[in-house]
Amino acid sequence: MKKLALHWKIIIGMILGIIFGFIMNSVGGKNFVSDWISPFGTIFINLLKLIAVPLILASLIKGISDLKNISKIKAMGLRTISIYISTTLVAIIIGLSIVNMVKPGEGMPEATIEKIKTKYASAEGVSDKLAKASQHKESGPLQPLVDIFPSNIFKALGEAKMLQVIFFALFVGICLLLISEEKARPLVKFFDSLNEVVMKMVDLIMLFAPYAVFALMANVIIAFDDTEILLKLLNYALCVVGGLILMIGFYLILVSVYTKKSPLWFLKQISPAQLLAFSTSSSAATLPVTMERVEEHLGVDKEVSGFVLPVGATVNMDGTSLYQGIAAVFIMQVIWPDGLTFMNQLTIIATALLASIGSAAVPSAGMVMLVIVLESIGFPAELLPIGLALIFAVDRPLDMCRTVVNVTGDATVSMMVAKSLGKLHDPKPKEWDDNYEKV
Ligand code: DAS
Repeated sequence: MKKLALHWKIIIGMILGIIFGFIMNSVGGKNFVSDWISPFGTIFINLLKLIAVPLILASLIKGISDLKNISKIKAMGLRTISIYISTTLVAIIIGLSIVNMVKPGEGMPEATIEKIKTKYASAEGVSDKLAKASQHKESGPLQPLVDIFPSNIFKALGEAKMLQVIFFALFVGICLLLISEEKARPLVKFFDSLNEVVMKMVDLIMLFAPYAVFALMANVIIAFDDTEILLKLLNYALCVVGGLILMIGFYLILVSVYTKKSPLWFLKQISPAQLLAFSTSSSAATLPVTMERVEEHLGVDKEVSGFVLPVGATVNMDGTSLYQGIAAVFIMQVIWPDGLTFMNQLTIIATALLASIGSAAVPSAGMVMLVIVLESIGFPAELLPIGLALIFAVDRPLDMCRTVVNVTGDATVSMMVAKSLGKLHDPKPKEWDDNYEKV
């Protein structure tokens, strides 16, 4: 019997996890899920995070040394950053257009606002996001630039500081090009085999994915405890999801027009990474799988994917910036209509772009940076807890959706950059045989 493709196994795990979560909710089994099921999802995410940093280091150093000349690195960097900024601006404009047309925040009953405020304004999930946002605010305007340069590479590796690891890998890769080939060869070979080993680890970890996704989805479902408020926020949630779907459509147009590849073929190849992004709500945790899919199934050369994807996972979050545009205007529509000026919406475009660059690729990071966006337009500080409370109940499912868009955007840009550099080839994906050998 033909073996089931990986993405179907993951989808089945996802559906069974959702059903199991609702059953456990109805029979009072929340604690059973959190004590005996959720840990398997945590183990899976830990394993993915474990290999993300060595994978970035190995693939980037190997990739840069394969580029053979410095000018190609400059070309790749400029194209990557310019396309990333362009797609993020498109995302924010899509988000603002939808929320201003639909106006999901207008006419929300006072009783609903009061109920949400009472339940979530002082919730831990809101206060810790405000606390994290204030840490960001205290740092100077150039702190994000300073944070790229590590003072201790072992600390950067240990704390998985993506941009610092990327900087270090670029530095080593460029210096490998500047020394004699004979001297560079041992180190290049080392990172080449390290890259092979880590990609094999991705394959083995992915064998566990369907079961892990079952645990992750069951854990998400048991967290839902207020369907009444969820329904009151349905218009807002549908605006975000609608915008994210339009953004996926925009990517498919880019793939079709720029790389001449079939959009459906693209979606099929990238779907395991999208499903994991949905289940984990973390671009960083999904990165190893995104890299494996982009290299082995989309045909992007390692020297491009090794740079574009780690940078993208960290600074290119189109789904997040689209969400921030919608969330900021929605909150103003509900509790600060005086703030709905054209200038403020222009400011939102700029700050949502910067905020998505500054957002970490971890669950709910977008909500933390939303505070920065709101403060940039003079949103009253005393209303911030209520503003975050308004969107808190639906933030997790929306985070899952926007993380899918973040990952899809990174994969799209990596194909475009590879195509522009002549580094996009026909993939020869290998599938597992029964001896766990890729053939
Ligand atoms: N969960 C974030 C990510 O990993 C996105 C977000 O929080 O908006 O991409």
